[in-house]
Amino acid sequence: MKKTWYKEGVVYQIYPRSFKDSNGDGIGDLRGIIEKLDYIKELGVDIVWICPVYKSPMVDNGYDISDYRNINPEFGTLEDWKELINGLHERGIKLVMDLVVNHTSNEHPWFLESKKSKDNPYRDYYIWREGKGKKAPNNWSSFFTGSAWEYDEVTGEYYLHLFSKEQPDLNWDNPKVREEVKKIAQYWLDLGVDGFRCDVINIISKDCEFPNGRFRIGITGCEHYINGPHVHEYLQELNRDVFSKYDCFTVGETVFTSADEALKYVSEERNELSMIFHFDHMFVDNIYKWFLRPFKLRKLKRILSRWQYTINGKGWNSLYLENHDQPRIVSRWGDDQEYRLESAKMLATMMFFQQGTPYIYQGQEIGMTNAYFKDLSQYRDIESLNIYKIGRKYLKLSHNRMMKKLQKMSRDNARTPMQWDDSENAGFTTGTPWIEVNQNYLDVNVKQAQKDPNSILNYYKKLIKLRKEHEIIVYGDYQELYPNHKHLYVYERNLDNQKLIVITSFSKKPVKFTVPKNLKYTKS
Ligand code: TEU
Ligand code: CA
Repeated sequence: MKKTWYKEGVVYQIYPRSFKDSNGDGIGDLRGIIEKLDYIKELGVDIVWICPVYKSPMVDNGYDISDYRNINPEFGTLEDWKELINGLHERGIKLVMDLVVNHTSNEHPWFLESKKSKDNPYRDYYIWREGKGKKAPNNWSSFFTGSAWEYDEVTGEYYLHLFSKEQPDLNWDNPKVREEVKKIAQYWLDLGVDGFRCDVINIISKDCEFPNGRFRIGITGCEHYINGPHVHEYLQELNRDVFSKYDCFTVGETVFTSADEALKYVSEERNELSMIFHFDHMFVDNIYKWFLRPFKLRKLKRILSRWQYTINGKGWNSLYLENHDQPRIVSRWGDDQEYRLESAKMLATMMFFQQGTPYIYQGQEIGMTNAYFKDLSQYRDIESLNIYKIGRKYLKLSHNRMMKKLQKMSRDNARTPMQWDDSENAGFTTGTPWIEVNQNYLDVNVKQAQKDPNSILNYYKKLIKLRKEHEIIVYGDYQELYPNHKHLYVYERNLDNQKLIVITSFSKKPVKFTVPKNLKYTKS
């Protein structure tokens, strides 16, 4: 298996809007990240991925881009961005940007042109179709609820948007669109970027007949675009014409992709992506995110082991438990009260000793928890606010029932401001934060964690250090042990004559475990 920096490195994901505000407007920004470069360095991470900071109307907090080559003023300037990447590179840390090219903002100049007339040169940059009578071209739904089609009065046609109506899908079957995307990637790579996180990259190719889909809550029609007809062709084209010309890595966000399908994206000989984020483990405690079901450890073990066995030796995994779209893992699968420290460390161990590149999401390293907002007005996320409306209006669910769902699964749980210290607003801003700070910041914050040798933060630093000291953690193979155990997740890693056994307990009660006799110990 090829050895390379992005397999050996640890990634720290930053959601700039919530990381650190430098100018008191309540919104995190690039200069705020620059202020924290030494903190990031001390963590020991090797790569930083920042969520989108491009020009955007911020309908979906930056995942609706109106200018791919400029920085959104509320995050700062291109000069600030250059100071950030130089600051990271000076510290031996690489920078990965978010490449959001399945869709643009409806305020992007391409779309403003495209919607002007049916014969506008940019018309085919997007996906326009005649309706069926007064109805949309088909029954596809948006990930953010409602129809995936929006009617446009001026030209009397509908345009496709798999997310919000302010995020029209690009038409990847149009070679001009693919050329535009290549130029955007080249622009940032030439500015020194070391890689891309490719947003929902497995849905860029749609079945061009746009047939009706089988009904599935919230994602009707997805069988006609998930891992679509030309997705691999287009990724190979992007890799051949751009990525392969730079020492860069790509991680694709590939929703609803199986481990077997993943091999088509990440097998070294495919020359598509370096690795992907799958979602299989993110659905272990829910159906379609909002219909909750009990967490079952054996189900989680089956899923993670499947990904380890399928990818090992052929491609490369990403390892994550949190990101800006998911609730806080210590509240979700751990215990964010009595055993917050123990369970956060256990979850970190369980995940980051597996084979793959580990991703730590801002705040995960100090065991930040869900926000438990009590009032709908505290939420900001378009997906959460839409789900609340749908749940109340169509599913007739009570306000309390919907608030419980948001408390458990809302993306805003991951977007409350980073908790730096116990001063006002957790040291995130001197202004009014765009979203409320989690009230437990007095106890859960970086400053407190730095002083406590037993903190989750210092544990993460040890984990990261171990990865650098023991190649077996990066390149060892994986073998699950005791798969039927209800409370323990045990696996071993092997490399040459070394063996590493990882034993993690998901139980609140002590669990007896006898280490198998046949183990040859190596001094370490
Ligand atoms: O997320 C795509 C995606 O699948 C998630 O939004 C999913 O619908 C759910 O929220 C998580 O279970 C990417 C970005 O990460 C997300 O922030 C954007 O809102 C979305 O694409 C559109 O760009
Ligand atoms: Ca700011």
